[in-house]
Amino acid sequence: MSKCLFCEIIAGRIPGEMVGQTDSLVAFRDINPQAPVHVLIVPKEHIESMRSLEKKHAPLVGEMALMAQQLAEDVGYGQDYRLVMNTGINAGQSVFHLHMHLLSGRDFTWPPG
Ligand code: DGP
Repeated sequence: MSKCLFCEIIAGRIPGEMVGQTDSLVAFRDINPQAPVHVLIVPKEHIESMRSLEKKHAPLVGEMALMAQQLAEDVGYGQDYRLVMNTGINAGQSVFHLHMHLLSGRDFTWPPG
């Protein structure tokens, strides 16, 4: 099995600029930021994408949302932010380890590209 980039970052074998951690999650800055704050919230468990989620993962996804809320205050710009979970190649997913993008610090347009 080929190595997962985010599993390598979580294990500390590839550097990542960490901004938060819990028992089940890590958060690190995106290497290619699309906003002044661009953080990835990532489960330590390897789950490929939203498509692989099972009912047992519901609390984990809730924790991801709560971590985003906290990080928006701690490292973001407070109230206004965007959360994104690209799912599948055609939706822009490039790393197949579940993650939530937290973007803040600029105005965002809708619909997204
Ligand atoms: P997505 O395209 O939704 O799968 O998001 C993957 C994100 O991962 C993308 O915004 C760029 C980021 N990324 C890719 N390689 C690295 C890396 O080596 N380190 C960090 N910190 N982020 C990475």
